[in-house]
Amino acid sequence: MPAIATLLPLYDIEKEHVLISEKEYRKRKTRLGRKLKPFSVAVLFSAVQKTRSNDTEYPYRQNSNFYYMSGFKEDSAVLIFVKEAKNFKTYLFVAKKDKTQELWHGKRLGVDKAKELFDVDDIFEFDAFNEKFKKNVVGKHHIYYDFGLDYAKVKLLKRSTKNVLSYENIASYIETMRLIKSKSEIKLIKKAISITKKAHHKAMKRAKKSEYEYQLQADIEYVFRKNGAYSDAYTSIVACGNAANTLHYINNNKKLVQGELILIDAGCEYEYYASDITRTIPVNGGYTKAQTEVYEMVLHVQKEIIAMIKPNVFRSALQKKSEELLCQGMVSLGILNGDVKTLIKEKAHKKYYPHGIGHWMGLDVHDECPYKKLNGNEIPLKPGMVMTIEPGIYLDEEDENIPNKYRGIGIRIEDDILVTKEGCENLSSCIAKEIKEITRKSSSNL
Ligand SMILES: [Mn+2]
Repeated sequence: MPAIATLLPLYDIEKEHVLISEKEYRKRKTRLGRKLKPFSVAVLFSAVQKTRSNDTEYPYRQNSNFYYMSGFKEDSAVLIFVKEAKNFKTYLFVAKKDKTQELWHGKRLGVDKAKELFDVDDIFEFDAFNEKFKKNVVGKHHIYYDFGLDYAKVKLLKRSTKNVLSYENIASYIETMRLIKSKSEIKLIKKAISITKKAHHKAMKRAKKSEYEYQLQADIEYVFRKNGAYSDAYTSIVACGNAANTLHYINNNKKLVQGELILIDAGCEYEYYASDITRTIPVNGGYTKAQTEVYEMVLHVQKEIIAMIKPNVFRSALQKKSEELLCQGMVSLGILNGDVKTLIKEKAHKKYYPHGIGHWMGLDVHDECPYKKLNGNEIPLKPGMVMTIEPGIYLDEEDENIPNKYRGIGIRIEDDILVTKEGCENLSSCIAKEIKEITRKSSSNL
């Protein structure tokens, strides 16, 4: 290798340590603070610990909206905005340092350390929240909080407000902001995808040596954790043969059958950002003729839809086109019979393609961002949005209306797409999806 190569700074998302800067969090708070009505208080709560049983808890995961505004990962925390006529202040409440609590549950940042790290106007102990809130709410006309939360603290917040003119849902403001991803958010998504890529490629290589679906699930989730992903972004689906025709199949406990396909819908979460990838791969290295026919049809549709993505296009247009193309494909394979237009009108294709073409993705796998404006109009695609494109076709083994050779085949192909100024970027194009590529990986001896 020429010596010069070592001098060039190589961009390697897999090695890069990406974080969202405090400056960016400050910007988000400023944007939200400006949107609030004069004389208002906005309250954002951290997620609460969920008990699994007795004194055992589920792994804690911060509330996405709270995390988006604060970057704070601990529980027992609140972020509030106190707005006067024009100016506003932000206060963070965090759990106090407590030796006994910390012995069992781990170290807390505490107020002093949090003050060094978080750019808010002041930080107090969580226990001081009730009193501070009551003081700040005097003379305020509007209270913002997340209507979706059912915390004891929310009830207390409503009890301690008098003469308030309106309660507003803060979640919808934040979720609208979350629609457009910043550069650092996109880097985190790319990082999540780079780990998920390794996991899917490992599954392709391990399929023919594996006996059960859960073994492939274990291989996939091993790669997630091994590479620093906190967890999966959703429960992995590893569905062999006809199991793929159950859309939310998560048992993953069936034996892998030679000659069948395995639908794998799995993606990791890295530093709170999701990836969401589906590949449909063969158990023993190769696709049969019938499997190839269906696979190529779905892949063709997926590519066509991705090619449509650019600013100002509507998701509903992508949906419509995907239904037309899949319906056409089903007719050409003899799965449906008749005129495409009539079949679409009768929704005949919905039996085999019952779901949406894709969804927003970000802090949550199904990112909780709006699809419509408040006036009901659809939100068009804009640069910085990230959505999945995942056409699928599900041909149940017991369906006697379809040609025998296709019964029991379920195929979905899903990628994560960033809308750019010029069009779009397929962030997961690095994950094998052409039959040739998958077959090559599946046939390797690992
Ligand atoms: Mn998805």
